[in-house]
Amino acid sequence: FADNGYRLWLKYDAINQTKILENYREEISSIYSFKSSETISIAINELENGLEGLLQKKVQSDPTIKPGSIVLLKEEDQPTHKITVDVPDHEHGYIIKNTIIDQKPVILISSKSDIGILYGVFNFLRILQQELPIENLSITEEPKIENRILNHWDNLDRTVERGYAGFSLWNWQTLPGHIEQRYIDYARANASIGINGTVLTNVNANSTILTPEWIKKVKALADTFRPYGIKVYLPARFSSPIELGKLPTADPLDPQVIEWWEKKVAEIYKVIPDFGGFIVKANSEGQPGPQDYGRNHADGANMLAKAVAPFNGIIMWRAFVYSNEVPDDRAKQAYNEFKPLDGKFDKNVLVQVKNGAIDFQPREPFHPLFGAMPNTPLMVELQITQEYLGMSTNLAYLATLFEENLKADTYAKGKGSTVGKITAGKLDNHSLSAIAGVANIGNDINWTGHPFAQSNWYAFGRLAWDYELSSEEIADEWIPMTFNTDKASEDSIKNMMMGSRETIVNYMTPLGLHHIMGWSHHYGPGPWIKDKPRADWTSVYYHQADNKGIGFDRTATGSNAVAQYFPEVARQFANLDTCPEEYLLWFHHLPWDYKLKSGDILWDGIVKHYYLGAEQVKGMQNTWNALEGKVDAEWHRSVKQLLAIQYEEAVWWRNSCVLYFQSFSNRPIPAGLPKPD
Ligand code: GCW
Repeated sequence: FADNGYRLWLKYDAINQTKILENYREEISSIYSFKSSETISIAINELENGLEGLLQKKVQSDPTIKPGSIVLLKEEDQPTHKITVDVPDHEHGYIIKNTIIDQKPVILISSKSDIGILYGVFNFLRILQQELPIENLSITEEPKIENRILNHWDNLDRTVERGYAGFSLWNWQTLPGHIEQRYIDYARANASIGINGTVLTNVNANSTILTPEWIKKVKALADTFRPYGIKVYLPARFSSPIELGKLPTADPLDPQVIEWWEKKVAEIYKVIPDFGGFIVKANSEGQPGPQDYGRNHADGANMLAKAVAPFNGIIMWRAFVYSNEVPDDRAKQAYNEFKPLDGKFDKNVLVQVKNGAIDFQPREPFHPLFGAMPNTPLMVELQITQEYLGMSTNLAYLATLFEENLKADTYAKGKGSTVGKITAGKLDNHSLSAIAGVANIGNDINWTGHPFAQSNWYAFGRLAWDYELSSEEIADEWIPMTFNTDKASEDSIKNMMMGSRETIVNYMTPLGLHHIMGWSHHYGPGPWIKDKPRADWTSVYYHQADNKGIGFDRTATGSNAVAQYFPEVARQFANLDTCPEEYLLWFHHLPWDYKLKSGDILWDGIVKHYYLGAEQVKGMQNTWNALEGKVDAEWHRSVKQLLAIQYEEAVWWRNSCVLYFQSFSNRPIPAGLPKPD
């Protein structure tokens, strides 16, 4: 039946390879668990539902172990059953293994914790969904990053900042009394990919969320998510002591302010004992912050950190700061403000840094703060919602973008000092680690607007669990979980996904161009944007096109932002021979006739990228058309329509940018390409 995408990657449609189906039916007989708890019941339920769908037979809980039982075993119960297996030290790690218990061959899922077992169950079901063999399972898994957190930019009126999938899931009006099934399904989907935290509301915060009435609503959600291993976090609006506490100041060093926060925090923990902590956007884009009182980010963060520390809470202090009053290149500002504070933050503070120094562009070099603050746990913030990548009409598989960032090498401690490793705390030995993804979830039936955007929620979770996974491996999981189809069709879906982000780069911002989207909403092209309240809210600031050339000079002859990177990287980006062409105009202002590696002059190269991007969308349309009848009809219809819109948008981007930049380059469209109209 058409579920319109509601079931996400947890569809559990029948296994379609007969041999494999028969084999699974033979190998799997029942479910056995030693102990019960709310989380274990959820795990059993998931297995029962999943297996019924996949195997088309009922596989139920059984009070005895049988050949073919799936055995859920907490490590502490192993001795009772004279069985010893090595489970990972990590509380939420698990193993999945074929073994013998009471002379019976079983599939064992074991962990130190109930949540670990739940994660193991989801992994096991994932194996079946991929139709992989289950005779020689020997899986050991543990998360590489401790706190794997979705950031919802959901407002209290249910609008979602940069959300393109309907309104917020949180129905504040009916909370706390009414728990929508959707909250449970949300928790379940997150648990299936190991997400263990959620910031419920927008970082552009409204302090109302911290009032007693609203804390009750938050508690209801926290109680719902808890058995799925998900903690709730909230944004803290820095000026809350003024707005809610009626204090004259929010100065973080003021004793009354300190006391106000301590009381507020105690009030929250009283009702939500495992509350995760706060995220703070301070002194950025007009938000209040410690600098309003002549204090710095560390003063602000530490004041809150001290309030939550007795309850094991954490503070995620965002480094997304920039100001028009600072006449310097916006790309440099976060580094300049934060690097000097390295070592000044309390132990339970993380600095949350966007993947790049500007703002979630289709492509950006990694943020120079990574590696630059070894004494502070840094966490990367990725954007799952497609603010700058075509919102919900463009098909963009973002795992390739996330992978590019997590694998980017900062050279902070020599080769291999990747952003992923820094985020995991493994480069500088921080036990506190976290990663954030700005959610793309709303109350659309299919959760994410564009059906393919589900893959980005999935990919974020998987990479948060294991930042070393490749985008291709993740596609190999997600596709068979989502589509019930044959191998050849899976391959063409994969091809389409793997190239999709580069396609968008080609028709939006090729060769290192950036932030030339429509003003404020960021939808569609707007390279001509100028005369706005802030220079860094215009596009001309970023592309710097004139009659001679184009690009932002961030080398020593320009803003010298490149010097914020470690020398190996700085040299690579600064030198035209070694700067990857993807970042060319990010770091260099070059003449229109500059020679690219292809032999083309820069102008021709830019134009060809724009044309290529639009052609590639056509290619995606062809691939998708050929899949008719091979994938769910409703998905097919919907994606087909969206691809048609995407093609129009790609042409819109291409024509607008080519014609606009041509007014500077004064050069013809390269031979062989049609004229933009
Ligand atoms: O990218 C910008 C967005 C804002 C957002 C801000 C931020 C939540 O356009 O909508 O505000 O970043 O990350 O704080």
